[in-house]
Amino acid sequence: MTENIHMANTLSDVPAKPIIFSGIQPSGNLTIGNYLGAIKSWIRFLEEYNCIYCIVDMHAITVRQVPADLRRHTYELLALYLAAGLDPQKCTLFVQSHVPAHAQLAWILDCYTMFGELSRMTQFKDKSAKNADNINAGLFTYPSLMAADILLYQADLVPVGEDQRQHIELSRDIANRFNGIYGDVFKVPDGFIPKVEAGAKIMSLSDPEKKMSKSDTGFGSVRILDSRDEILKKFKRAVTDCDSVVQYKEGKAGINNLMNIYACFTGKDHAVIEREFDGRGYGDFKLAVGEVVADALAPLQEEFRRLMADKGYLESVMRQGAETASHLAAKTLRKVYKKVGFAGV
Ligand code: AQP
Repeated sequence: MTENIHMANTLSDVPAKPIIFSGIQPSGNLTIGNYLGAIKSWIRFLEEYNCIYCIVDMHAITVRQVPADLRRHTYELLALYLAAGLDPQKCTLFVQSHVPAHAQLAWILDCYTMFGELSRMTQFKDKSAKNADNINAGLFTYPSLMAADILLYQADLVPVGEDQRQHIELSRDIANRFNGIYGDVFKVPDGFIPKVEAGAKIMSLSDPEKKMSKSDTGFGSVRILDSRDEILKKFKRAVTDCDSVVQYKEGKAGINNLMNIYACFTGKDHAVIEREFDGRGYGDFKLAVGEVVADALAPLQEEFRRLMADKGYLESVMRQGAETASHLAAKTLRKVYKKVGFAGV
């Protein structure tokens, strides 16, 4: 199954479809937060949008990575995209560093992004606190690279989890500022954030006040590739409260989070879940959540393993995606070069 990939969704193929761009960093083993907040929501757009989904490895190196791990995580992330249902015949899948226009536009946008704006980004503050020995310039200017990712493709919509809201707003501000100076160069993108009960913000099982993150270790983060046994054990240990009623209510962050996860994987709403577990304790509920998560992930894990055994296929998807993305990105970059006054473009 190699080399047989359709040239998907270039602008010239489907000019009428609006464009979607989004990406995930290959910075560790993906969590069910990344799955529910991002990948699962991306699938619903495949038919109606021209979808461009990226593996943002340049963003990943804002935090120090072990090179061999970064390389492996990049292949794994592509295999997960595919296993989750992102069909390369219906969307463009590519690796950010394979398309140099991202770095080229990011530099230009750095010159149209204010120090004060970047200083206000909560992700910068959080990640600086987590990586106090490596507060590098890339971590600081991460949002202008993200703006470049989005604006290069003239994206209409950017589906992300709640934690990325501030970065999307900044991308819009940068686009508006640039357009204000040079005319309509960039499409100003809208963010798309699922509802909380649809997975916009999955919290850590060990600290339900904190977002579940792939770079966190311990039982708080449930990985897409965790075994059934690991998944059940993590949910069994999930931090809850001293009450025993399964009810969605303020002050019950742990139970609310488990209810959201259960809702995402079963399609049931909070009221139905409350009735289902009426009179049953937290132990029963945690086991049920663990089981639906493990059951839903099992087929995805199997497909992932099959794809990881076919590196040639993964590389052909990367190559084809980079070709399509480069073609689209070059158009915007050329326009920007002309507008800012670079000679000989
Ligand atoms: N807990 C979450 N709930 C819902 N959505 C989430 N996302 C991340 N965590 C959650 C969404 O996943 C997409 C990819 O995120 P990213 O890799 O670009 O970086 P991140 O947001 O910093 O994700 P992590 O897992 O927390 O990674 P690390 O630990 O490396 O920083 C985004 O759409 C994000 O909203």
